[in-house]
Amino acid sequence: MTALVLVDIQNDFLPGGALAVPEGDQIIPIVNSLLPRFELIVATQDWHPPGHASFAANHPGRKPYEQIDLDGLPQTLWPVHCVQNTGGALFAPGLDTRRVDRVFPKGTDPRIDSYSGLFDNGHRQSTGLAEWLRERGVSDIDVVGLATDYCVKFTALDAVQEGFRVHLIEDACRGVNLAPDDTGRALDQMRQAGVRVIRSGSV
Ligand code: VGL
Ligand code: ZN
Repeated sequence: MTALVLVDIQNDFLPGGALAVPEGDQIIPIVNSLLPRFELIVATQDWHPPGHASFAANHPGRKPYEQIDLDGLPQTLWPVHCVQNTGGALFAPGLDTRRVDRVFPKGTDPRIDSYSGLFDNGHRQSTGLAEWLRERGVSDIDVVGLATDYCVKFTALDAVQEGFRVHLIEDACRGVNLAPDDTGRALDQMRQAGVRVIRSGSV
């Protein structure tokens, strides 16, 4: 059984959003066209409290995109984004969410970030996603969403580590690219870890 995992397809990651991913909106028609092909679909939702430690605004004197040490983990500081119960945290209006079976919020602990949809960045707490999929007999997952070089990458890597066969649908993802070609590097890193990088036409 294969499940489709939609990673953070939320307003703040679309052009015009607080943490806009270039061309992030271009994945939406592709994702919508994939939905009918899956029996089980889950979505992750970046869902931060206003005081979240990943926000530069919560570190006096710091600016977005600077790196800090946060309780022993490297942390990129981000603009305030995906705050719980705000419009920016909503799923993209064009995304057909009716076929999503379950939403897994992440990044809810104010003290630690959570790029992966499975675990926080310190691998301290599970979101329950891997267990939920396993209980339903899922062996394979196809991953789409935003952003390729952050939440998509860490979701795919954690899923491999949890024993799932993982396919990344490259054209249904886009990256932030803080450094040029971060997306290309993320794809290489995922391939190295055993993720199969495919295109939507071959799903
Ligand atoms: C993400 C940075 C901060 C993502 C989430 O969804 O890739 N990136 N929060
Ligand atoms: Zn976030």
